[in-house]
Amino acid sequence: MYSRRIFIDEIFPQIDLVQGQTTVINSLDLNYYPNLRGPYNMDPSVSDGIIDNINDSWAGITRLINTTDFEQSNVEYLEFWLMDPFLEGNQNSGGKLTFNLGNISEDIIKDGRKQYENGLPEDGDISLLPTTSWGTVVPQNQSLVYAFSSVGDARINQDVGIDGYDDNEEAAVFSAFADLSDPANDNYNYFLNKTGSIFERYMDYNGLDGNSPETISNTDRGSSTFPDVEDINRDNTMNTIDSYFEYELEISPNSLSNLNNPYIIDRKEKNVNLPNGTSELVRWYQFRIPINEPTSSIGGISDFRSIRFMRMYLTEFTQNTIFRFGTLELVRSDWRKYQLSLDEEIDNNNDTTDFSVGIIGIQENEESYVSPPGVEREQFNNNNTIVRQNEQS
Ligand SMILES: [Ca+2]
Ligand SMILES: [Ca+2]
Ligand SMILES: [Ca+2]
Ligand SMILES: [Ca+2]
Repeated sequence: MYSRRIFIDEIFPQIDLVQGQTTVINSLDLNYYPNLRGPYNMDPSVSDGIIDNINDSWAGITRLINTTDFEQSNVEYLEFWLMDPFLEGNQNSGGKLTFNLGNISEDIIKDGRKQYENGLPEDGDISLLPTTSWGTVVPQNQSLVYAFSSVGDARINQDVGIDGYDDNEEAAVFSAFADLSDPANDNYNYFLNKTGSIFERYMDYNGLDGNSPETISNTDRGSSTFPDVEDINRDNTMNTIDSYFEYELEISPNSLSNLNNPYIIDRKEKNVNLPNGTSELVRWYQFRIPINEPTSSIGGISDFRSIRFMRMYLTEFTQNTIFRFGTLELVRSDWRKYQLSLDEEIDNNNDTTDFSVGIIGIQENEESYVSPPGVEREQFNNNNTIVRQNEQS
């Protein structure tokens, strides 16, 4: 259910594909284990790899945003289709899914110093590097480029992760974790070199220590030829400012089934044939979050003119939970909303008009959308395939 491929007609049966176009949705899949220790968590109480105080657990990812002026580009919504994470009927009571938009610190190991792997000593001798407040090491010089300087030992010595340590150094510095083969829990492993389910095989795929090997083979390769850096947008400076808008969503069996949930604008239920021959009921939810209605704002951010990063993180979950996003989009509009009232009052702050612009259409919302009478979907003839275009309001 949660590891199968998702085909476009499961969520969007009204989309016609051109011959040769892929039928698969490249979903964004997040698999969260709240009880497992993440990389660089050096709290001695988790030296067995298990987090006992699960209520403090979190997991998150951050990415850059290319078009940063949301005001100019008129971005109005964050929209996504999410597969129901609670279909397998366990005791999962859910938790919180939170989005952040704005300036987000790139200082992963929060010591105010920027790590860039290719600045580490080529001979691997880190004895001259002073340790940071978290006990790790970073290069002394400013970064000019992000490229491994040469092949051979230099790359192996530098490709050690954000902590600046290889496994032996990790064990020497963090003695509570010395018994583990990967004390900082930051190692990369290619999925063919792991055993178990697809989830277990990809568990180390985002590791940063050893993810850029010099020699690769079909069964053992890295994830990137670039050094890992504490600089997500790679503009050569490490942003340390946290000032962002926050959008907190409750994701629980109750919140998903609540028909008054203000963020859920459409739902679909499908019987899906699984590769193992069985058929299961799958539910999808379309979320729409108005960008200008954050649940809170942090660090004094006041407008949408410089939204350089987006982060999403999970909290309060107590069970293994898998998020499958069929889509995840920032939605802009060609229509710009007039923010003030049209009355003659000088002070416009007691207007209760609610006005929002949204889209509903045949391709995304075929179960709840009805085309106006007399309207027929436009058709294109493409290589002897009739491709019906979208029709939306
Ligand atoms: Ca750092
Ligand atoms: Ca390391
Ligand atoms: Ca390691
Ligand atoms: Ca690396």
